[in-house]
Amino acid sequence: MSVFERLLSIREEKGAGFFLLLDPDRIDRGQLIKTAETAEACGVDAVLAGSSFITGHDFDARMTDIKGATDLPVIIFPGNAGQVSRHADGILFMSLISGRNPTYLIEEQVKAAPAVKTFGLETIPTGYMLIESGTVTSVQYISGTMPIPRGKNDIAMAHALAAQYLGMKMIYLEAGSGSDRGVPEEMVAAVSGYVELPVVVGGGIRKPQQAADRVSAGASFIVVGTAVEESCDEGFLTEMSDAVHTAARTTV
Ligand code: 1GP
Repeated sequence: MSVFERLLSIREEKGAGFFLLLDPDRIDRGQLIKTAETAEACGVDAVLAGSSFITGHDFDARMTDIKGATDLPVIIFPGNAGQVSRHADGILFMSLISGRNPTYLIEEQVKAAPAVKTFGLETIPTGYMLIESGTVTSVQYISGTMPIPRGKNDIAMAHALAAQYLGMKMIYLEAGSGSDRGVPEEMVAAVSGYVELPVVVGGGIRKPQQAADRVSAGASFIVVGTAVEESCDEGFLTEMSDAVHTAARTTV
């Protein structure tokens, strides 16, 4: 079964999935390994690894650490072409479609593609959309792109539909890591109801209820990174995954 098929089966079985984002640049190695080791028992469905801004030079070594610590699917969530590793199970092959910066629309992908092929990594083509969160986030600053305004559901819907017609397999609605506000539930509902693709939602989700609300709005997968890094608490990680799975069971 491919990684993408595993993700779809998680959605089919549980109604929605919970992804833990590990940023190898922001967590020390010991904590990274410990968090990855406990993730599955805490109800995490897959581990994403990467960042819009990485200053360390040991991405490959950290991917080896993560892969060695868990049997969950380990999927690269790359900020640029430097974040490709043979030690992952797959890679979100993303294009920042909400922006108009060719570097993140296609250039980094061109640079990364040969390595992805060499390593035999499964690609999951993903339309990545940055949504205004109220503050300038790292991804906004680094990508030099303007996010979609929070209240403009029609613009978000049109971008997501274009991604579907371009053959992408998932939509990622991103408020930005550590943002003060997550993607509005109204926008999650509007996009999820408009396209046939699974919708991933991340950025600024700090409380289980915030994750649950976005699942109830139609998200297929929830991503949390910062809040888990800050709490370093297995109980909190379990609460987050439970919130996602419970909301999925009770959403009709
Ligand atoms: C960031 O969507 C992810 O790209 C997760 O965001 O770190 O705010 O949880 P947080």
